[in-house]
Amino acid sequence: MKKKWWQRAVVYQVYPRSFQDSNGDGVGDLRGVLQRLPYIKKLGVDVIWLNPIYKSPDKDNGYDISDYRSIQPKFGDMKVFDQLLAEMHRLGMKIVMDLVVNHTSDQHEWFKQSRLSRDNPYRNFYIWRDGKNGHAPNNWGSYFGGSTWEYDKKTEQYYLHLFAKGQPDLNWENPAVREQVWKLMRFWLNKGVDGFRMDVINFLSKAAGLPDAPNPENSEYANVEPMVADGLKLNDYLHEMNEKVLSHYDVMSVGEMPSSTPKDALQYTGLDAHELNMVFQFDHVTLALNDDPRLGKWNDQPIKLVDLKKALSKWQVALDGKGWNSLYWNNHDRARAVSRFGNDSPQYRELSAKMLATTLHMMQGTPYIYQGEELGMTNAYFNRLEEYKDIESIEAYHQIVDHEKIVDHDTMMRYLAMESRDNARTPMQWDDSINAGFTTGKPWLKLNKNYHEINAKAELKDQQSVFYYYQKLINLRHQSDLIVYGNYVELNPDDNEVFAYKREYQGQVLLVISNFTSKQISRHFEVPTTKSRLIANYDDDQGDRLRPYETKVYAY
Ligand code: TEU
Repeated sequence: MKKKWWQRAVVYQVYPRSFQDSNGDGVGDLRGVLQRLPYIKKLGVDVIWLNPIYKSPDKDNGYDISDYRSIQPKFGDMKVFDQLLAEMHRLGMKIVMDLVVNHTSDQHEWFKQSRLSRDNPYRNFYIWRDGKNGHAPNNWGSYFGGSTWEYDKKTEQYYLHLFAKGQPDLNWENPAVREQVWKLMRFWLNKGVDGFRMDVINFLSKAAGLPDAPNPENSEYANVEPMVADGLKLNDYLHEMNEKVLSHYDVMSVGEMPSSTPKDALQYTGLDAHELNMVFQFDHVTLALNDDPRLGKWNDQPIKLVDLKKALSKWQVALDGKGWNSLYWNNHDRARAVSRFGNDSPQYRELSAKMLATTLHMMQGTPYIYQGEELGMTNAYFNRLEEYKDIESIEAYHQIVDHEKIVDHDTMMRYLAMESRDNARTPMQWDDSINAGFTTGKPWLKLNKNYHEINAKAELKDQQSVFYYYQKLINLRHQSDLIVYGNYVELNPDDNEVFAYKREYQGQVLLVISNFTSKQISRHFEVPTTKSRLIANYDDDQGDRLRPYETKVYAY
């Protein structure tokens, strides 16, 4: 396989509104990112993925775009974006933008036109249907509660929105829609942007005829995902995107693909697929689904290690030599890694954060570090509904507690404390000054109260910090073909306490051993005396004895 720059790269995800505020309005902005580039550079990453920065009414924190070619005023303007891009490139870093083209904002000019009349030239930019017996065209449930259909009085039809009603889905069957998307992609690529993360890109091709979804639980609304994920025409659309745009630039593309399987992914990212470079798959981040299917992700149960290992190993093996994995524990939509997969108690937070980082970064694929993960930042554990700002969390609370009365307030607040997307969106913790140095104004979202103890300033002074541990992992990847290109063999898959696997490349071997428990346990692995310990989260090596959350990597 021809080697590509993004195979050795490590990506840092910046959620701009929570990263650094430079003008005291309580919202992070692009000048703030510019000010913090030296910090990101020091970590050693190669690429920065910026969550959406385009003009937006902010119904879904920028994932509802009203103008793809202008910057959200609260983040700055195109001038400061150009400065940021130039400085990132001067520092030897690339920038990946967030491409949100499954849907637009209802304030986008295309939708404003589309809803004016049934014969408007933009009508078929979106998905409009007649109702059925005075109701929505089908039983699909929105990710943000309620139906995926919104009735529009003026033209007496419903339009489709998989997410909020302010996020109408584009009609990708319309070649004019695709042409407009190619144009807006070229606009950013011609400015020098180095690639895209593509939002729910596997939802573009909806089930023909938009039929009802299976609804075995007889819920008020059915799970829409089986009707929109990995649809029949998706390959055609991605192939056209590659042919018309991506293949003309040396750029990186990663598709966010909820519920895609390795088989699907190989169609889109296989080395000869000529579509995308890699996918964000969801298997390992959807393991904690509630036993009650009406509750979906809302749960506070721990994840069984054997299930986690199975999910990650499946992708490592399936794509080895055929495609390319993205490696991530969390992002702006997920709980904080150390709270969901590790142990965020004061005693074990740092140890388990380093253990999680090692387990993931020694795998085959491109690692993605979500802002604050390199500090071991934790869930916020808000305990009042008013503290939450995320549309998904608030809508879920009202649907599940008030409307369907499935669980009570206290239970749902426990679920939110574990799984709300706001856990990842609390402002970056820079130091122990007011508002953690994030803003001199009123932060748009409450800070995590532990910023006095967990912050970048403290970690930059401590060579044993999680920050410097991530810096070492990134440095190891940059220097090692074994880490980048080695194959993957899981050891002891049924072991529910230890995650162990081997990587092999041109006669070199890496052995990764991680204790996922707070217990002192013992495991024996055959390793030659010539082995070296590449990285570990304990100073000494006690052989078969594994201390709480101990991780170590042998090379030989
Ligand atoms: O998320 C897609 C997606 O699947 C989400 O519904 C995610 O699974 C869920 O929020 C987890 O609880 C993308 C963006 O990452 C997300 O921020 C947007 O809200 C969503 O698409 C709509 O654009």
